[in-house]
Amino acid sequence: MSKLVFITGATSGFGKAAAEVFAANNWNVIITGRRADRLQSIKTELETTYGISVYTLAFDVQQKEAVFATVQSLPENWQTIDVLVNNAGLALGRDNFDEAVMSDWETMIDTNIKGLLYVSRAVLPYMTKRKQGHIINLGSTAGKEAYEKGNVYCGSKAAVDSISKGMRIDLLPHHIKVTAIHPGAAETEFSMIRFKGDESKAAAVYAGYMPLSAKDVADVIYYCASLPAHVCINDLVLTCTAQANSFYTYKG
Ligand code: NDP
Ligand code: 8X3
Repeated sequence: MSKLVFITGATSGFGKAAAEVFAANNWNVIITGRRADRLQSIKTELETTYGISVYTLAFDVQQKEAVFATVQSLPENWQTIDVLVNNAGLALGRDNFDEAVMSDWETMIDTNIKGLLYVSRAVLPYMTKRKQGHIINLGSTAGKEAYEKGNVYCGSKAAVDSISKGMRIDLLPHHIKVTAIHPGAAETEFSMIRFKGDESKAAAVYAGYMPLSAKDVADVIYYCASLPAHVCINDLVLTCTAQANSFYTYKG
């Protein structure tokens, strides 16, 4: 019987690439995000290419009531979720602490921290009921070491790091694994969102070296999900070879 993965932020970047890797490995996939049109076209593409089944759920992870109502609306045959990938997230702005836009801070906290908490709590009953499951949280190298003008984005990912550790302890009695994956710079829509559509600022982030691709990260997500039931990667940092840590990339 095919396994089932629930992926947040599957309309782009890591989430979309992960949906493809899971589908290619014969998993059924629940894909989520706010852009319903993209979810529909990804569903069609994955079902046609891989012959698996895809269910789409369009919601904003910041909206607590919507998260719970939508996840609870899953038909019974889509409730046997083996793996939850908490991937939806974003950075907004790259500004000094004293100049940053407060609403950007709020959106990052509401999405990267509170959204991850809401989705986890909404999906968990499906896992605790079956006494098995795996939650994979997308942190960042930014959560391991803060960098200049990263203030609240870095803080939101440090929260993901810490929350993952706490989740792992508390969910042990339910036989649920918790993995935190912390990628470095990867070329997706991330920087276009961060710089609010400024293409030259976004492109500059990846100039002069080869960053990670969405597929590189998706392959690692899938690897963590495909290990035997008694094996759990707790914490994993991956960067491109040119990147040493959250703030030093060799552009030579
Ligand atoms: P993308 O911008 O390409 O994708 C982000 C995804 O998150 C989209 O599918 C978007 O869907 C979804 N999303 C954003 N906000 C919300 C929301 N409020 N509700 C529901 N879905 C939302 O970025 P990446 O793939 O690069 O990023 C994925 C994750 O990885 C993020 O958590 C990011 O912080 C993290 N990360 C990224 C790195 C990078 O360098 N790219 C490195 C390390 C970590 P939609 O707009 O349709 O709602
Ligand atoms: C995203 C990567 O380097 O912009 O988390 O923080 S970085």
